[in-house]
Formats: sequence, structure tokens, C-alpha cells
Amino acid sequence: MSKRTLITSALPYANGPIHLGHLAGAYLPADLYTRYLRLRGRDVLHICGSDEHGVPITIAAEKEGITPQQVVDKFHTMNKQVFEQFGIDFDYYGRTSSATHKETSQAFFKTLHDQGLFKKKTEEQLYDDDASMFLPDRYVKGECPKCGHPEAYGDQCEKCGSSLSPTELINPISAISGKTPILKKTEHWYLPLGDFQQKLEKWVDSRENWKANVAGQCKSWLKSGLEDRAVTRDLTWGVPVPLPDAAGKVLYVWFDAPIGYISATKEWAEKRGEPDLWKTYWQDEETDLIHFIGKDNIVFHCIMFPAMLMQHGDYVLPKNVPANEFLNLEGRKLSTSKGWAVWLDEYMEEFEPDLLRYVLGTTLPETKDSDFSWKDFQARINGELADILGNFVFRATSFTQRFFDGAVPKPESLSEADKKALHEIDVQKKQIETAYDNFRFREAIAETMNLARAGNRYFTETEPWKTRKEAPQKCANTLYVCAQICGALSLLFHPVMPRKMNLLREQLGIPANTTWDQINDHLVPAGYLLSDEPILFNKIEDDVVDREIEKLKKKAAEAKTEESSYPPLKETATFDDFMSLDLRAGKILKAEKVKKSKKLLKITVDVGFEKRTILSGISEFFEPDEITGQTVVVVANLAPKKMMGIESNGMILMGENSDGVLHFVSTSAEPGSPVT
Ligand code: B3M
Ligand code: ZN
Repeated sequence: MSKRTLITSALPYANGPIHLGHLAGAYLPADLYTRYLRLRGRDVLHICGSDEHGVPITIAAEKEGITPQQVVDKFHTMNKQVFEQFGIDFDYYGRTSSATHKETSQAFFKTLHDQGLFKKKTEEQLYDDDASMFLPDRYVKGECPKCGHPEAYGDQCEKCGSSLSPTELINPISAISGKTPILKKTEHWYLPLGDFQQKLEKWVDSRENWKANVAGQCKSWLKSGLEDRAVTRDLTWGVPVPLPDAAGKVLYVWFDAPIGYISATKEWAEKRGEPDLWKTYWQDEETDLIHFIGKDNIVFHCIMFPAMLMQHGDYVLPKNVPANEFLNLEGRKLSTSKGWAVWLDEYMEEFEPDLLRYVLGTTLPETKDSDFSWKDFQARINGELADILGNFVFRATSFTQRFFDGAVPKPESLSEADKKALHEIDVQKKQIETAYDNFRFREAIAETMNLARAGNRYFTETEPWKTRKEAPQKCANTLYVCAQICGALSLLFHPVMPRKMNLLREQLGIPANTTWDQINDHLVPAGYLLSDEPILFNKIEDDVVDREIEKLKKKAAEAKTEESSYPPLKETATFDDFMSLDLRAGKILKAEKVKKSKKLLKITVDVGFEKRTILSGISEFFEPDEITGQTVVVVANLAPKKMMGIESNGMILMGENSDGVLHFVSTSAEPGSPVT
């Protein structure tokens, strides 16, 4: 087993508050794992901080009419505080606008530059003539060439996770003027990722116990071939490129941000008065480096950053990157711009953190997107925390208070049922341990709750309300056994609900420094006097949850009116422009899903004079058999385009509502009829 574990959570952009999707993606899983390892007595360090550069910050600043520094100062403070309040227990929460980070990221870049790694290239980049600026990253949106997602960014598609260059986007539109950008030459330094193809393939193949969704994404990128990636940008906000001929250029945010993990560790070590201690975590093979991220960050943590670390030399590489998928909200994609989000600070105005830690923990998107709903939040708290865990603890402790003056009774000649119940502690502990060790947190939480279920079953089956009169020692044995199960639960559930479980542990007199390995079937000594039992979990009433649902809908409605939910009008088109398109009526004869693509349907369309194969990114909205037979409008003279190895010959017109739902443009004309 390695000597220590270095855990990082994705640095949240300091351009907005933290919401449930952030928690479910990276921060809660990372905190569950960190707390579990600390309980096991391992040397573990959890590093995070604010990602304060890049276009997300400058766009937020422009939107609010303030400086980028003002944006990051506001949200760094807010997010750091809200994480603390929620119990995400980082060892250090840094920020990439710090001096240490600037120095560390510039030195890292300089080392790679002086090794002769980068290719300096002058290439045509997208440029907004009106705004007189280049359009890197989120300054441009367009259709993803890989999956057809209509709102991919210039550096990345959030739907399929692909890392892109702005010039790869189909129909790019400037996020500043809404116009189609022009091409203009500019010089940048490129990371030749292709040079690392073999090394990365070998390294990814050597990774053990990686989640299928993560390994799958890595392998598909490696398979499609790694291309050069620009690691500098024509921006004013960011870490200046430390070269004399790089005036006006900064490091690409995804080059400097992962180095933020290293600079934050340096600041942590400095603060401890042991400035070199950071090296023990980053430059010693005995460290397990684990990155907790959302799936849209996989390429940067499994391909780009490892390549940078390999090239630099003397750094450990990630042992695991247990990336989570996305959390949806009330069955719909979480969207801050559409106000469809639950903000952590607003949640904590109404409810305790541990309740959400538990409920989110049971529905983490560990292998596929999952959903949070307020009704499920209420059901889990009422039906599991209150009715199972809370009820078991209350029955056991209140019965001891009432009939044994609060003193845990002395066991004598335990029955088989008593021994079996005590043995459940060890059985469940082993299952929970395996689940945590393999980043299966939903399973760990479910198996912990199963121990409380077993405790309830045992209490009911041994009928202490009867044996109290008929066989007092049996009753005493039951309550002794229940006290041990409560003791074990207070530690097994601690990673999930630290505050609630500290209350229970204190009530049972279990020392705060008790470790995971000390969890056994005799944590609470006979004779121990239980302190008064607080009701651990109060039920949530319908009106409370209905109020939260109303709040969410109101905010979404406000966001819709606030931000015109209509995309900006494109540039004026001439009549000739329009007439150059040949629109035809087309009847859908057949449709089928495209393997390995979440979005594309392969559709056979009869356009009268011939049958066409057309790929359309609509499989999230339509089942193949439900569209067969419809007559739609087809752009019939569009140049063929290959996607996922299939040639698409034309485009089917769709209307997209403000909530993102797509609808066909239908016609009653016969297949092949021109549409003008
Ligand atoms: N700031 C989070 C995001 O893509 C990004 C993570 C950086 S981790 C080095 O939303
Ligand atoms: Zn995509």
C-alpha cells in the first residue's frame, strides 16, 4: 500500500456560486473519500482552489461590467466559505491568481519550453472584427465536429468532452457580436500531444480499476489521434507567457489550471512552515494521486496534464481519475444561465448540510447521468434517515434511557441472534470498505444504511418490550447489541454526515480519534451512561418541498425573461444566399441509433428522386421508430460530411425551443417537392 494519498478536486471557475451539480460531480465524492481515508488513519491531503483565469472569467466580468479580478475576488471568497459550511474539508483552498501560482506555472512552462517541447506556429484563428479580438475558447460557439452538439466551445465540447480548436467548429458564432468570425493569423505555442501518443497509450492501458466511462473516453481520444494543442492565448487576463516574444499572450487556462493543484500544495506547505513538504506529495512515487472531476474535464486530467507531467519529469502521475457524469435537476439538464439550478448557499438557508450530503451521496452520477429531485430529497430523508437510521437509534437509546436508567446493560450468554447481529457489523464494514476503496460511494452509503436496517430488524425480532418483563437478561442483551450497532454506524456514516454522526458518537461516548480499523462490535462499554438523545432527523413536510419546487420554477421563469432566450440573429443573408440552398420535402423511411454516440440518429430519407442517409443529433429527443413516416424539410444540396465514420448527406431542419427541446419542421408536400 502506498505511503500517502494526494487528492485534488477540480478547481471551480471563480465566476459563479457553487450548485448541486458541482457537488455531485467532484466535491462530495472527493470529500467522502478523503474523510474515509482519514478515518482509516492514512496520510491524506485534499487540495482544491479557485480557477481564476480563462474566458469564463472574462465573460462574467464583461457581463457584470467589472474587472476579472473583482469577479474572482467575489466568488473565491464565496465559494471557499460555502464549501466550509457544507463540510467539504479541504486541507487547502488556493487560487490561481496568486503569486505562487503565477511563478509555478511560468516556471513549468519555461521548463517545457527550454526542453524544446513546444512548436511555435502562426496559424489562422477566429477573429471578431467588430470586437477587434481573437475568439479563443468560450468566446466562440458552434457545432461540435465530433458529436454534432450545437453549442460546443472553441476549446471543448461539454457534451462529448472532446478537446477542440476553434477552427474545428462548424458554423462558428462569436459570443461577443453574434456574428460569424473571420480568420486572422496569429502566433502561438503548441503542445505536440501527438508526440506522447505511445507513452499515453501505454500509461492509460496500465491504469488499474479506472471507471469504464473514463477509460473509454481516453481510449477513444487516443484512437482518434492526438493533435497539437495551443497552450497560449491572445488574452489580457491570465498568466503572462514568460517569453520575450510573447507580449499580449497568456497561458491557456487549461495549461495553468492543473498546475494550480501544485501551487496550492506549495502554499499549503509554506503555511505549515515546511516549504519543501509539497515535494513529498508531488514528487515521491509513494504518493497515490487521485483527481476528482466531472466528465467534461477528463481529457485535461487524463491526457493533457499527464503529458505535461511526463515531459517535465520528476512528478507522480494520477493513479486514478474517478470522474463522475452529470447531475440533472428535476429531470432536466442543470443550467445556470436558465436559472435551473439549486445553489448551495440558498440550500443551506433552509436545510442542514448533512441531509444533502446523504441524499446526493445516494444518487451520485458515478457511471451515468443521474437526477436530483426535491420529492426524492424528501423521500430519502423521511423514509431512510428518519424512518430507518434515526428510528433505530431512537428506539435503542430511548429504551435504554427508560428501562435501564440510560446505562448500557451488561450482556450475558448472548443468543445466536445476538451474535449474528453483532457479526453484521463486521460483514457490512467489509462491504463498505471495498466500496469506498473502489470509489463506489453510492454502494458504500447503501450498505451503511443496510446495517441500520439490520439493527431495526434485530430490535423488532427480539421484542425487548416483552423480554423486559419475561426475560430481563435477554432484553439487556438486545440493548447492549443495539448500542454496538449504533456505535459502528456513528463511524461508518461519518464520511457522509460528519456533523450528525459526531452528535451520535458523543452520545455514545466514543472518542473522536477512534479510527475505522477500531470499528468493532464492542465500541460502547456496558455501564456507559448515554447522554440525552437528540432527535437526529426531523421529517420534511410536503409544503416545505413544494416551496422549494416553486422557488426553482420562479427562478427559471425569471431567467427566461431576463436573458433573451433567443439566440442572436445571424448576419443578414441576401436572397441569393437563401436561393443557393435547395430545400426539399423528405419522408423518413427508417431511423437507427449510431453506436457510441449519445446524440446521433442515422436516418434514411426519401427525397423523391433518391434515398439519402442523414445523421442528425436528435437521439436525446426522439426514439427511431417514433419519427419513421414523418415528412420533414431537408437541405438537399449540403456538402456531404463524415461523422463517426458515417457519411451524412444533407440536413434535416429542426426548431429548438428555449428549453433546448428540438422539433421537426414538417411539411405536407410530397417527398422531393422543392420547399421555398
Ligand atoms: N475550472 C472546471 C470546469 O471546467 C475547471 C476545472 C479546472 S481543474 C484544474 O468547469
Ligand atoms: Zn461533442
